[in-house]
Amino acid sequence: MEGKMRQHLLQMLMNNEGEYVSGQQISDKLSCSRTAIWKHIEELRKEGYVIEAVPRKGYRIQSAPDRVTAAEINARLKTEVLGRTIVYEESVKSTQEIAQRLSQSGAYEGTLVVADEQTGGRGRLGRQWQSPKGTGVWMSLILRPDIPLQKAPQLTLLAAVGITKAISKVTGLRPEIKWPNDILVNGKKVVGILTELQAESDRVHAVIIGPGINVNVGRDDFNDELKDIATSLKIESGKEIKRAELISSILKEMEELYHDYLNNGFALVKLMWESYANSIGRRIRVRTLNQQIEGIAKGITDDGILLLEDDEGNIHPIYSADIEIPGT
Ligand code: BT5
Repeated sequence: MEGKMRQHLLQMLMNNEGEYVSGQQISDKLSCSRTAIWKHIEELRKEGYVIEAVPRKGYRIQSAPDRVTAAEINARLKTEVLGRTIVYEESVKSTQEIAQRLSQSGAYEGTLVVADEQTGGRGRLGRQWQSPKGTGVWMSLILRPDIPLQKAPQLTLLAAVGITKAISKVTGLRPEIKWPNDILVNGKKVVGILTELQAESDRVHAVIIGPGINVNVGRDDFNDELKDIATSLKIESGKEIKRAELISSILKEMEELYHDYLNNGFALVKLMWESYANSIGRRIRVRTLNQQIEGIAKGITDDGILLLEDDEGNIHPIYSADIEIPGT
């Protein structure tokens, strides 16, 4: 109850950013005493919010800490479905694991699991994803599109487009997408997306989209393995970015694309994806689990599968692989 009240209070202050909200307004809206409000304000200050209190004017929020709690995201949310239910945890093994469980027990479409830190963040094929505390966006989103199984990869591409757009808007950077799930800035990875499925016969039950985004990670925070291949939005833009703002922007972009996708199909996402992709028309090397092929990336199919033309002119559909652009 206490927590809910604080969340509502925070929401009121954030909705009126830059303006004073009087104690009277707050106490009317939240039906609580002036003393109770004062106590909550003190608690928020302890959490890192800078809140001005001026007699006869009221309270005004001056700055908010960079947190990814449900309250912080909620206060900025501009969506109707995505992120309308948020599960926030300070530290988890993997947000994918939690989202899988929630999805199995019937969680609503749009449910978002976010953590400040992951101790066992997952990449593809059993690889690990470094998810240090307080500096990244580690989250998993549950979607329940009524589509056949073979179309599920389209949603990873949709997520990549939405995240790329949101990053451009929030930071001014120009990220590129590397098929299928990486987003790069200046050739280094800032985002990886893990997509997992729950399906029955050949219909999709749920698609769990898990982006990991290096937001305020410093150069020295990457270990030796990642130093040369990874970067963060802060390193590239020179600015600290409010993670909750980025999350809200991602959800907004994704919701618009998702809406269009459900109504009109994959065409728009495909077009946008190809415009952001760094590999189309270029020579790439593809490593799948059991082979390696080189050739020209021709584009993606309507199902979101990469088409590679080898030197003999044969076209190979690539479902899942790591790709390299030789010479970069
Ligand atoms: C991915 O896998 O790129 C998907 C990563 C998805 C992570 C998110 S975080 C929220 C959600 N919950 C989870 O448990 N997972 C998702 P893959 O393409 O397999 O790339 C993994 C490789 O990227 C590793 O082997 C490293 O080389 C590299 N890597 C690990 N951590 C990284 C980081 N923080 N930034 C950039 N590269 C990283």
